[in-house]
Amino acid sequence: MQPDLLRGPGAARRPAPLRGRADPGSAWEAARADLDGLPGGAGLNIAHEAVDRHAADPARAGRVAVRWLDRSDTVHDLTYRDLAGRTARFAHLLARLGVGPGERVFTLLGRVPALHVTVLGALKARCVVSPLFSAFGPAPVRERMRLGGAAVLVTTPQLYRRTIAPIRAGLPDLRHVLLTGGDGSGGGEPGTLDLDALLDAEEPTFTIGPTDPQDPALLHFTSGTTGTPKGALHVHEAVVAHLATARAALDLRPDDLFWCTADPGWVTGTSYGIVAPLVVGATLLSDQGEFDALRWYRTLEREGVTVWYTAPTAIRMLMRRGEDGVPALPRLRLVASVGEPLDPDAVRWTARVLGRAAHDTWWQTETGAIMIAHRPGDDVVPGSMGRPLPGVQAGLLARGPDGRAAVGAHGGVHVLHGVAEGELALRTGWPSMFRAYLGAPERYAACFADGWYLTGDIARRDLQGHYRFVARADDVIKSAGHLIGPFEVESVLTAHPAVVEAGVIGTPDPVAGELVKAFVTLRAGTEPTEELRAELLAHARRALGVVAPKEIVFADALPHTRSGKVMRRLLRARELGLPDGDLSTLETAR
Ligand code: 6R9
Repeated sequence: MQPDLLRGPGAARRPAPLRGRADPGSAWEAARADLDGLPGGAGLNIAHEAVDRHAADPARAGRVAVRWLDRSDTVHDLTYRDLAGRTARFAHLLARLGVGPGERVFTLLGRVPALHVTVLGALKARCVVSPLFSAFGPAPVRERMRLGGAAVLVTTPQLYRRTIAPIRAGLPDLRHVLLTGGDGSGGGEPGTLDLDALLDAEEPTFTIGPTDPQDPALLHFTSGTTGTPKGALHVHEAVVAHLATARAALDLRPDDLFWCTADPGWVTGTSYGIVAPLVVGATLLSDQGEFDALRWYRTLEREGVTVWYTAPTAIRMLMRRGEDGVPALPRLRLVASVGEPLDPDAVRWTARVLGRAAHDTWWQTETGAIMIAHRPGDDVVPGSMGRPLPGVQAGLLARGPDGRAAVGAHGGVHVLHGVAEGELALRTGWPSMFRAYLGAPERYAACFADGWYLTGDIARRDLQGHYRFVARADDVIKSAGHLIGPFEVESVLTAHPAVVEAGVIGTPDPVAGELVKAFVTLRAGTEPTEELRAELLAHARRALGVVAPKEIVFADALPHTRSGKVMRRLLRARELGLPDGDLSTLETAR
């Protein structure tokens, strides 16, 4: 057990259980029994389960683990044997660089094989891996690398120049920057190492050291309403849930060709973009290209994708393009979606045009794996997210005046039965439950009450036990699948000399779900000109990248709570044309 990461100041008071409950016969135990464990009873390591145990079996070693499509649409296959070798080399390299178990290895990469090699190789070395969105600007990247205490970063020369070079001086813990691939102009960046050359010099076999199932493995940043981003820490035991949910929700089998379109910086990009399909022993497809409807259809058809995991924004973009040229996809067995509400129209469209009704799945960075879903054999109920997976106990909790679950003086909650609406909560103890918000034990503790994890989502349950998403209970924005903390955007805006105060909200958008919109007040004497608006948009874009606001409105004043905070809910209510006082209708209006 590596003690450093899980114990922040005050962690001793943390009430939530740290271990998944060993409940023999439960759905999780069936998956646990199908995993190998490290040889000699040395514990449980995700990389062993995802790679080495397949590579060690002559019948499976030559199967394709990663099928990579590069930008020019050329196919490159990596077998399980290849992947075992490359990840071993990476693990050796970390040791050579003096990077030990528990240290944090970050990636800032698109969908390239170096991503899979880094993530799994660092897990072999028992480091903690944190993948970042390559579309983030320098500000959110610096914040996450600082909070996570990044010791190593793997990125490309282009991303290094654009995003890291400007902030490098502010990252004193960052000891090694490894550059890979790129446009041929790699190397030569001062203070960086050439990953590809270094890997060639390492040994292709590596013995994974003893790994406690409770050792930290993955660190995914997510956004809250206030304060810094939250680093949700997951442990090696999460692989039990990756395997169980890959089977239960995605019906994944060893002969599948599975395509998860998620960005590597999103939790989905790791849990299902890397770990789950490999643990099953399937082939994962990784496409370096950006969204392009024709390219996607061609890929689905030519590669014979059998299970496809994508997101509502992507489905809506396909819908926009129309139905011309959509190929027949006889091999496609399951289409599943995650990340945002999947509208009934999108479900019907997938059924009609792709021949498969998209199955919704619900989960969060904190849950580490799918918790609620339409399961493979289920009839899809459009507009519903499905039912809790086996092993998952979901509930709806009665809400208090602040919109979140009401927690009584003695820590009790009121669980609603039957048809109801409340804060969605999960009984603690599933294997991929996050074990900490790095360095923020109070924030972590605040997520739990009475043996429940409080999700921050409001949901409704029908007579059949299907859950429907209603709204977020907080001010966090979901835009094109990105979870965006309004505070992070506001901080960048108020750092501009012309801005006094900023309030950032999500406004409805037919394709992206929500768009980021900012209201700002200006310093006295500053004119609200179009030039200033363009300058602020550019300032935000430079600092934040893809999560920057799309629209900025100059306001004379912003509404405040009694404690002086900007009242985003009121900004949102006004945006939607609701009467100021009538916040209760806000959720259903969204
Ligand atoms: C995996 C992931 C979590 C938040 C979650 C909720 C929203 C996710 C959804 C959904 C409606 C679904 N969300 N799945 N809303 N229907 N099927 O998305 O993790 O980025 O942490 O976001 O996303 O609000 O609380 P993350």
